[in-house]
Amino acid sequence: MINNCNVLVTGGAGFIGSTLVNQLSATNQITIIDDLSMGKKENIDFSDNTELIVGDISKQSVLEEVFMNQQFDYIFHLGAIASVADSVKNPVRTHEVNFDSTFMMLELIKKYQKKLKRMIFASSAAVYGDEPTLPKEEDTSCIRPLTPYAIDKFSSERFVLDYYSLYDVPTSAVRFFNVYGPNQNPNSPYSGVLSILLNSYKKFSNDQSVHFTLFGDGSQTRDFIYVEDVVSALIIVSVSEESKGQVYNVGTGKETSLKMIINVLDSLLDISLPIQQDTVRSGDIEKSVSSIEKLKKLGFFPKYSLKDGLKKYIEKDF
Ligand code: UD2
Repeated sequence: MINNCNVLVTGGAGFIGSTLVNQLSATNQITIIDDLSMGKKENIDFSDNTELIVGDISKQSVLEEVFMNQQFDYIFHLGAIASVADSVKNPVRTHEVNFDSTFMMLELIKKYQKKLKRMIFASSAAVYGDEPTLPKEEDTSCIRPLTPYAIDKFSSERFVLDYYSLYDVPTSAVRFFNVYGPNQNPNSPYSGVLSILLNSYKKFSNDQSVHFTLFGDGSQTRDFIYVEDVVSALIIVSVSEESKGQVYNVGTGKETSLKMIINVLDSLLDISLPIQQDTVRSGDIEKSVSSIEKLKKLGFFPKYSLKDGLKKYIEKDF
């Protein structure tokens, strides 16, 4: 649905960004800005129409040079410090990367990008915090950001949407729930739980001694969405007219417990993964699930059930 366009993807070497880039690069000109602090060049299927600028999005000079020299049709701003734990350790640096870059970008768009069709900002379900009412709805649920990461995501979101109402800059924001799939880095204890789990299964099947640490009893639930569905949602939001100035949950609307995921993976891989139970991780929320009614009105339906998504993940990454 996006063809023959000039597209900028910040964080385009990361997990979600590279999946988006690799889908769009077949029929579009893509510029990626990524400092490769978390993303990897190997995630990108390079071709003649894909350019990687290795740079820090929190530096005005880096953004300004790109914005002065090119006119974009679409901008996907996915670059961020993605770890909540890192944001708690380094709130000032997180604010530079996760908030200042967004604010600066909006000003640069206002100044230079007169032909822009849409800027999409990647926010997070973290903005809802620990208020227990479910499912989370974009415009009516309580917003309770509890960490520097969540506060920066929410304040960036507000600026992004206000630039549409105040200055007519075409923007939308999306709140990702728990995204999983190939190229998600499993190496931090705070990496997405599915990447850690799959890595444990891999090691176990290679006869390495391994156990998976389950924080709590596995009854905690999340709304797990396969990365290809996330890319579809990003594209649907970016080309819709009614999504201007709006924020959308990006999830499946289905709640799954960790216990259930482990059962499904055990049976798909025919492995009984050794589990070591630990106490509930501090700051963990018990349950999470999105309402995707708003996104469905734009024509989005998740293509992958959890089982299908896990199967595809295993096919590609096991
Ligand atoms: C997600 C986001 C986080 C923030 C938060 C807001 C990811 C990777 N993290 O955290 O950035 O937006 O939502 O609510 O998308 N677990 C284990 N063992 C492990 C790792 C995790 O049992 O080795 C548990 C963990 O305690 C939690 C669940 O798995 O109960 C999911 O953990 P997660 O870090 O993948 O995602 P979440 O929802 O806590």
